[in-house]
Amino acid sequence: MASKTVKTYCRFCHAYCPMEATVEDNRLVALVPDSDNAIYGGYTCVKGRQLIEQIDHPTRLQQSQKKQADGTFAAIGSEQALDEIAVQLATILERYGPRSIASYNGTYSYQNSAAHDVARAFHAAIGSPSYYTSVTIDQPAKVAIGPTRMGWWNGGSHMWNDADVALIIGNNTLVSHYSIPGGIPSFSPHNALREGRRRGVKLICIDPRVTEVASRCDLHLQVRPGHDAAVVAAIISVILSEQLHDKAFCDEHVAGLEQLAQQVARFTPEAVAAAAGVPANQIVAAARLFAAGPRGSAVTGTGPEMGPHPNLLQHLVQSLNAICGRHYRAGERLPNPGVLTPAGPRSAQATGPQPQWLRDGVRSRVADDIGETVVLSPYGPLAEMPTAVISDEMLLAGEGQIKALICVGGNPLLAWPDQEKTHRALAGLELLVCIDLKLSATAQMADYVLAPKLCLEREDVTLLTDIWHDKPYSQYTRTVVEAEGDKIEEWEFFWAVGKRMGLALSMRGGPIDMREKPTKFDLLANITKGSRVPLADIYHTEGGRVFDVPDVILGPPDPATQERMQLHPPGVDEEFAAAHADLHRAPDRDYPLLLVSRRMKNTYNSTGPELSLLKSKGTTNPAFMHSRELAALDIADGEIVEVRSRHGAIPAIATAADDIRPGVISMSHCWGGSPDPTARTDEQIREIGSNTNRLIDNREHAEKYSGMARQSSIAVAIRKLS
Ligand SMILES: Nc1nc2c(c(=O)[nH]1)N[C@H]1C(S)=C(S)[C@@H](COP(=O)(O)OP(=O)(O)OC[C@H]3O[C@@H](n4cnc5c(=O)[nH]c(N)nc54)[C@H](O)[C@@H]3O)O[C@H]1N2
Ligand SMILES: Nc1nc2c(c(=O)[nH]1)N[C@H]1C(S)=C(S)[C@@H](COP(=O)(O)OP(=O)(O)OC[C@H]3O[C@@H](n4cnc5c(=O)[nH]c(N)nc54)[C@H](O)[C@@H]3O)O[C@H]1N2
Ligand code: SF4
Ligand SMILES: [Mo]
Repeated sequence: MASKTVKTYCRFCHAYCPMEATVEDNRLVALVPDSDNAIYGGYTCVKGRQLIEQIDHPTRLQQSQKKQADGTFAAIGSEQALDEIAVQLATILERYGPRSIASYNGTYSYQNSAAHDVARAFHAAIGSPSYYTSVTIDQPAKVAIGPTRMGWWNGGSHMWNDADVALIIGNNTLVSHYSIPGGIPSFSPHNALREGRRRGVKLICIDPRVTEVASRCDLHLQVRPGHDAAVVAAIISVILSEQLHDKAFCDEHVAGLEQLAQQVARFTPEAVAAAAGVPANQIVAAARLFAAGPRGSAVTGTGPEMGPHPNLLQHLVQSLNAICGRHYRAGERLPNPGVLTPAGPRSAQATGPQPQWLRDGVRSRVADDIGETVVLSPYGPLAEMPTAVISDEMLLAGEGQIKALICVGGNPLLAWPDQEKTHRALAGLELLVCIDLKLSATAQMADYVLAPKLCLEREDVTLLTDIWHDKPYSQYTRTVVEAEGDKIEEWEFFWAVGKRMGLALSMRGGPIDMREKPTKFDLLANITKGSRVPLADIYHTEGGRVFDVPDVILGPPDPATQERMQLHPPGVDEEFAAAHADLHRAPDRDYPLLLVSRRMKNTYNSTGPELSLLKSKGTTNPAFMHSRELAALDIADGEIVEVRSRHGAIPAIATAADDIRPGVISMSHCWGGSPDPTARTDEQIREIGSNTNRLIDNREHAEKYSGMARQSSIAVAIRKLS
């Protein structure tokens, strides 16, 4: 039997662990960590080990599906489905205009390295701004609003590999394999953390839970959730009052320091301590430890980014890094200038705020102060519409109402805030198309579900993580096994429908061939045109490795273009006032507990619960609470409870976990099923879990600019159900 071993990488999550696959007659027979890879050191996790099973799993769609008149699905050839969808999209475009056609590019759209660019090309060709991604219900303040309002440093901030300290706010990389540079690297995070500890990196953690990361840190502020902006303001107030900041850097590169100092002055550690539930001296200790550095960054994860005041929190975290000068300077070598990102000189200088990005983009039809947000990418600014209010855009009648939604590797019915509203919004569409490997909760509502190739069935390159690494690392993977049957890639959908609609699609590197379907390599070469390392070199390299790119030494600031990071942009005063008022808010007697989000090892948002190894580790998303609290409520470990907010109620399995601060319930998202009562999903709480987005009103605490909903720190109460 012909057997071959090929190097590839996992795309179950975006850590992209290198693997070695053994293939016999186009069947994947073994998948092991690539132990030759120096960066990952043979690391993989339990999810990656399920890729073999995923390929042939009984729930995997082997063919595309079309909804029939009686509500059931029947198989349909993908060419036929694309023909029909193209006709329907053309009609909707004609009747309602370009804005009525939206795409939502969820988690798995990011795992196909060509999906986003081709989808954007499709939107550009029809003139539709309705381009949505999961980033705007994930961390829009961090990737968009923060840098837009304050500006940014062109040399980047200190990365983990040469940090002396890291301040990690609600980010649990050891489970999530996610962090922005500066936090614990997401690639083999246990090794990275051990290596950092050996080097003497001091770790400060702010998290209501003694997480995997928090249990290994030097100083843990086990806060009451929801006051992170105030805590970071207090840290800054200590640093400024003790003159621990980098004055020389501030003199040259920031503006608004005095106003920032005035604003944070009232957030003394004593003023914040009671509300945040940590002793004032811990806040002081955190400030001094971080300021001592001398190198290292403060970073945030999803917990606080989904909690109260995310725009202010992000502004303060960026301000903290700026006032402590945690940026690479002139004459320093960039640890990773990027492999696939465009070559070009970099200099040690700031770019100032871009207020026009918050003002001039397409406005949401739902609220004037919400609109397109601009995400900074290595290729320049990229605008997208805010997913936090997409359901409202779908429900609000009138010009521009979304009538067709193309959902790429996402699961809105479980992921978007306010599940019942999402259900109504999806039900009201004229056309819902999902590209999904299974009949997910959302796909069950779709008119068409297209069966995608899975990661080992396609080529890809590590474009998404290109500048997340602390070395110029990259990997190109060939197709490991050819997909059986009739399956497509995410980008092929947009190309094929575009072709049928007679569109000319074009990307950064030029037009896409609309006659002959381009190869994946050609598309990726177009997307990465001008890259530091030619794509072909990466293609011809077996496995992932660090590329020998010429050193990039930061040039001195150019007086002609040098700007300042603005520490006191318009709008922050109101946010300071709101965060301050929260410090004195009386506890909610009816809903005394705070529900926060968390990731679980054995699932990836809604992907995974069907796979055997992952299923064996749990089939529900427990409501984790401190055992003392459960005892006080007379609730037994494992008992079914009702978690209730002002907006909705869900069942959950109460589970004792003493790593959680009393007063807090920690539950994972993207579980459960349809909120439609006839689906009776509540009865399956032990088999499918429940959906925390039913507890969330997406408009109640909508954040300015992004409309970001409060998806963590939700006031809830619980009661026994059984
Ligand atoms: N295994 C697994 N990995 C994943 C995912 C998954 O579902 N499963 N999801 C992926 C996705 S989409 C993303 S965006 C990333 C996210 O990656 P992370 O941001 O690292 O996500 P979490 O592990 O949930 O960590 C968030 C932390 O915030 C804490 N927290 C909650 N509320 C607050 C608060 O108010 N203040 C503070 N300071 N902390 C708070 C929580 O206790 C938790 O420890 O993970 C990715 N990786
Ligand atoms: N309350 C609350 N809500 C949250 C969060 C929270 O912490 N709390 N987290 C938010 C965050 S950070 C995010 S990123 C979003 C996630 O939002 P989404 O991306 O919308 O949700 P996922 O569950 O990741 O959806 C992934 C879908 O892709 C499918 N899939 C799996 N593999 C493949 C593949 O190879 N190809 C294709 N085409 N499809 C595939 C899965 O079956 C699943 O239906 O949820 C957000 N919602
Ligand atoms: S951490 Fe796990 S799921 Fe993520 S890429 Fe690595 S093996 Fe795959
Ligand atoms: Mo996310």
